[in-house]
Amino acid sequence: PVEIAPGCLWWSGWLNRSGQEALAEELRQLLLQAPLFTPRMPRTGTPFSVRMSNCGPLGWVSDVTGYRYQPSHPETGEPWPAMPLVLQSAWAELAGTPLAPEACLINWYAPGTRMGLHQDRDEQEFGAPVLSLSLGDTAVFRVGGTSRKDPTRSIRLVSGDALILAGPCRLAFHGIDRIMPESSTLLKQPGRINLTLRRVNPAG
Ligand code: MD3
Ligand code: FE
Repeated sequence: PVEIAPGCLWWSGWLNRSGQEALAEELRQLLLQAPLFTPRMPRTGTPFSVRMSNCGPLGWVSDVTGYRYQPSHPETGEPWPAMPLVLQSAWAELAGTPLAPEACLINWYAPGTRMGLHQDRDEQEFGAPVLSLSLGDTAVFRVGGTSRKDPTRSIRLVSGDALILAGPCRLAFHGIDRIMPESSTLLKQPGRINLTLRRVNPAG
């Protein structure tokens, strides 16, 4: 792996093409059980351009009342589906912690969507890393420091790439500037899927 910022490790091509195809198919089935929803900004209710779902015991949701983790889908009320085994294995191999992942957020980026610079601070546990896997179209990913005004660096996240965000990077500002159209043939529709696996609560 390459360290693109302190604590931010990039594995280019971590998942091979057949692994990506199998995971994409598994997610297609999973999203029938836990459909993508449109999260909204706290207070204002402004919709995100990115659509989301989750798998695993907990899922991240956002609505007019705030950001939170919860055990069920905000629209269907059903428990989130189980985390696919390949994701649990990826965590075991890359995360370097004995704690199991509790949440996997599934972000869907249609062409033209983006995610502004932000910090991930809704978890109770910052000691464990976050693991990200990318599928489909290439994204321009930007990462900075723990202050919004710190300098940033950007890389292109390609289908199959993995990122580990640990240590000093765990609370770094980051975002997705753009999706590069027609950059991958993996998915049946244009766009990108990002999976982020997290520990939400401390052990015990
Ligand atoms: C750096 N997702 O879900 S993945 C998110 O591509 C999120 O969908 C982006 O930001 C996406 O919160 C970026 C890479 C990533 C994920 C979590 C991080 C980078 C991170 C947490 C801390 C620092
Ligand atoms: Fe984030």
